Amino acid sequence: MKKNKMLHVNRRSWASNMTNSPTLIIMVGLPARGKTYVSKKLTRYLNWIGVPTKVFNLGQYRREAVKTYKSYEFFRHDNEEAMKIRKECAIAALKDVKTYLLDENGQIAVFDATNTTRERRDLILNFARNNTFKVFFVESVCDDPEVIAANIKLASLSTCYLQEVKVSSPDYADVAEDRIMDDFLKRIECYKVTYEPLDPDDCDKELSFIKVINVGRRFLVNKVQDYIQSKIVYYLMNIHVHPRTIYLSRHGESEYNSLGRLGGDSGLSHRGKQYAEALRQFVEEQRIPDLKVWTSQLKRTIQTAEALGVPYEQWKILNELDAGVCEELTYSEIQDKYPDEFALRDQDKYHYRYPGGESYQDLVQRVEPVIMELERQGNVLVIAHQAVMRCLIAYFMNKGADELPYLKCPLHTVLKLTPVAYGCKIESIYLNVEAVNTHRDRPLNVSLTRTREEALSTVPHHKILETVP
Ligand code: BKS
Ligand code: F6P
Repeated sequence: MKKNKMLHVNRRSWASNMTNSPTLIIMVGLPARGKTYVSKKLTRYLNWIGVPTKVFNLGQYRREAVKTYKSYEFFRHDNEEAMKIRKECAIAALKDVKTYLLDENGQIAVFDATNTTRERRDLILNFARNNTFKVFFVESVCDDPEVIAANIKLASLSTCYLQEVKVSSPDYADVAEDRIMDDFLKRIECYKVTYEPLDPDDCDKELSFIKVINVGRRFLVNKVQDYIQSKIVYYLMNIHVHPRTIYLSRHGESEYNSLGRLGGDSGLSHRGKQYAEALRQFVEEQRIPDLKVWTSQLKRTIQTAEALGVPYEQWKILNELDAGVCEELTYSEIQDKYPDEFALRDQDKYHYRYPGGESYQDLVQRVEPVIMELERQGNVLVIAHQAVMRCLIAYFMNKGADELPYLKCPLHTVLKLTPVAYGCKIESIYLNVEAVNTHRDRPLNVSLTRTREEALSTVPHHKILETVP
């Protein structure tokens, strides 16, 4: 059968079985069960792998509707006036969900609210059915008294990063801490009165969902409908909330770096070796328990790791972006040999694929298993390459395809990532060993008809070996 005929048949069946419909993820759980954390983190991951996703946080709609927060009394189930406002907020949020999924090219909307009553979930389910959206529930429950006690304890420790969330919560802008805790616990009690958890044995057995039990100690997974739901389940089963640090560094300056050449598999320059030594000292000073070190399979990262004198693991998928026919050339040589390719890359650097090589988009797909394993791990130092590091940083810092290929990842600089509240703190530590600059900004003129000078206007300087006669 002809290939395009197959495609045609497939497309028709897609339309009828919702394979291509957008998805609404509905969070479920009492306050302080990590719903906002999971919503944001999952959304960051999905956007990074190329699935347009957005969070709709009901709390934000409510705070917009009711500007000043007085007390937990607002959340009592018998507070009819407040209940009416809360329902109106939910409907306003769903209206925005609809716009996002139908008119703004969104693929997934995450509805971040407690959604603890079956009545509320039915309202959302009806909305989704009317718009032929697929629905996937993510419920976070704690049934272990030890976990609950630990959660409350954690929440009362102001040094803990879990705590930062609640204290910096806009509802509690300037009230004393113990009053915050007291009010917050009462607010949780209000929700408990009417909470109906997802019921896999009876009422909810036809729904698609994952129930996350005790911060990821156990999972109950029901009726996974498609590829993306299976990715979501897999992701949620791999993340954790234990404090740890991720260090990202490029290899020390390579021989090719100092010549301004792309790619290849050269060894470290003299200064590159000095950096490897400086990195050893830095790692020692940081006193990181159980640090794992990962490299690519290219000489320059392996030589950098060797100097550390600790075991390390090589990952082929951490190898630098494959520049295809442009491997081992300098930017000026690319301009001379392939001026059109050079301009096309400047026009859309994220999607541009070198002839016989890769694009940044390809690279994100390639390094995805590294991100998944980083999520599972504790302290890790990744020794990688410029383009690879940009892809990793984009995941952690939630940067889109426009910014990603231009993120600044200079040589001889460690990026230190620590999880804080809903995101990541990033510190950039230059280890004081000089290196060439390998960062080329997008030039002003990206047209195919630009001059050589315009094309090369942002090429960084490198060592010039030949003496001009
Ligand atoms: C800041 N958090 O289950 Cl698959 C950092 N808190 C972490 N109970 C959280 C909240 C704020 C994350 C989760 C969680 C939590 C209380 C929780 C969590 C939930 C599901 C999964 C992973 C983590
Ligand atoms: O120049 C060093 C290098 O790692 C090359 O191997 C690679 O092709 C390049 O950086 C990627 O950076 P950019 O995408 O900005 O050209």
